[in-house]
Amino acid sequence: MLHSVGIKLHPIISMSKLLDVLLAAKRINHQTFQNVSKFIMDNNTFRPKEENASDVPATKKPRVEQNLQLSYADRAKLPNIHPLASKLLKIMEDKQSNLCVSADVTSSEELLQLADSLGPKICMLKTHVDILKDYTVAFSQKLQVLAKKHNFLIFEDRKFADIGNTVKHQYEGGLYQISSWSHIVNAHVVPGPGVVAGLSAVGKALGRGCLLIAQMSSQGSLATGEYTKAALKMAEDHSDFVIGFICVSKINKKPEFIHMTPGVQMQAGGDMLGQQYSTPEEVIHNHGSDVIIVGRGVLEAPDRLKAAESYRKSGWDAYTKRLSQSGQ
Ligand code: S5P
Repeated sequence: MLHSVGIKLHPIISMSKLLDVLLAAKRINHQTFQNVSKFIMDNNTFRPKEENASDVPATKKPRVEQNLQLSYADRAKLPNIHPLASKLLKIMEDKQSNLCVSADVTSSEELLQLADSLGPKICMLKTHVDILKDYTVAFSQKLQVLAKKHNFLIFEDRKFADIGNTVKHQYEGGLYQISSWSHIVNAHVVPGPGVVAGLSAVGKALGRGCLLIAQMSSQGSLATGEYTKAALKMAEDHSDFVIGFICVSKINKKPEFIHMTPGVQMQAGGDMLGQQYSTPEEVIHNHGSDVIIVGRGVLEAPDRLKAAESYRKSGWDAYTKRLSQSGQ
């Protein structure tokens, strides 16, 4: 606002540095230091201009900005991180993969084959169990064995969206008994916090985690603006069960939350039914998300393994580029 009326401000000290000085001089206590640091972290909107970002020496960048760009490995060690989020971040670092393949196939045999062949390339496998024409309990057991063998997490993309009591039954019971085999599920926030409370009542004790759908990749999505903000608040209020978001770009600065983005292909574009695609570079580097979710980009490729490897590499390269520009 000052800038708009012609007043140019020149910072002589950053807020983080000021806090360091005040703490060292015992003018503030540790609790105040932590509270204010957290406030800055949550409210900082400073972004170096895209074209200048790589020109700014890391040491000259505000400390807060650097904190926002912690590596997956560092985030896995954060004191307040959910154990499942920590596990996923560790897998990502160990396998150098931020790729989640969306195994949208209709035969359980084919899904298991995909899990076994692409397993080494991915951090997570996403399923739509209700599109399988031949689901059995044995299938879910075999999938869990493969998840252990190749060290990936299973994410059932069930998109729960009902009152707490109903989702509780849908998550735990029915034909699929999702909570018994899927590490991660997701939920729409449209019903309000009861949906998370219902899922958490089943999943928390099992060490499961939930992603809230804060934005969608499809054209005309209503999950924008205030709706997205409400999803963030719901996540923060339930961080003992919510581990992150389905979103188009990074929407929350807390490094404990993991951002996962569907609608990814090597070329931007879309399909005939409203899906919109961005590239791995755009999603991870430009939009600051953590995980790319790729379905048809891999499934419809002539060589699925080769395609998965090229998505893994693109996603990982975009991440390392982002980190190197933040001085890590
Ligand atoms: O906003 C969303 C959320 C999800 S989870 N947009 C999406 O496309 N998805 C899911 O990601 C969708 O249900 C599908 O399983 C996958 C994208 O598949 P693709 O073939 O378009 O890559």
